[in-house]
Amino acid sequence: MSDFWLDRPGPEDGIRVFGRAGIVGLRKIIDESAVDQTLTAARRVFERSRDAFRDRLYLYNESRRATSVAELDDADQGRLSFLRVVFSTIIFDILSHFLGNNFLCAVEHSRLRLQYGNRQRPDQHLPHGWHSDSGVGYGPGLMATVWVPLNACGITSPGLEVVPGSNAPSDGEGTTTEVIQNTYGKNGIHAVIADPGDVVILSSRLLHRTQQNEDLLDDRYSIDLRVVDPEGEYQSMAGTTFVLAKHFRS
Ligand SMILES: O=C(O)CCC(=O)C(=O)O
Repeated sequence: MSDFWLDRPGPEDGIRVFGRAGIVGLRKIIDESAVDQTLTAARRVFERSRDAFRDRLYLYNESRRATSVAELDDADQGRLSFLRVVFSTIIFDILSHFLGNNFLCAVEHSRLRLQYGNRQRPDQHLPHGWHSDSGVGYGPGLMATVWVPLNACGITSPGLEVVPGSNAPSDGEGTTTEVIQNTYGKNGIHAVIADPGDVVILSSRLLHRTQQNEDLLDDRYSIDLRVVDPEGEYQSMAGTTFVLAKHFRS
């Protein structure tokens, strides 16, 4: 289960690994200059709204720096071109295999995230504890998270910790590392160490959390895109703008 990273995979490899482990890591899948551009835009969002921002945070993210990718750029084009870059890769093939060809990306529930390193973590900033995304407001339908780090993470800035092969419906956070190790084995937890351009796709039932380690001093910016099956119940979520990912396939 541990080896969920693929270098230059074909769609079948990606589908096989995601189907088996509930996670697949894709190395160098997004053009680095596109990631860089998005990182610059992300920094601007957080900088611009340093003070005013607070009121617009989603409630459960109040003590974590996160907003919607809808904030990514004033011009629609900035956000849409990022989605186009992501969904024109084999990410589209893998997701459409599991969610159908007409899968949707929930824009307002896709997060632009600033995860502080330990150097300047404000007291009230909490890293995410163990959870799977199935319970975080998405209803019972199938969904997945496409997690895109915008700067290097896992060694000097917080990556993720994941449990490949886990399958945990979750109503939020709460599971402990001890319970996870008892269930999935002592070596069941893996750190995601990634560079800009790498992407990880997580099943909505995969246990994960923000990597927690004293040595992670620097900040990490990332985006998590929520992609859903069009038949799912989340379509009725108030205020949610969905985009049809197929439109981004060039
Ligand atoms: O990026 C992180 O540190 C946590 C993200 C996460 O837990 C999620 O997207 O569900």
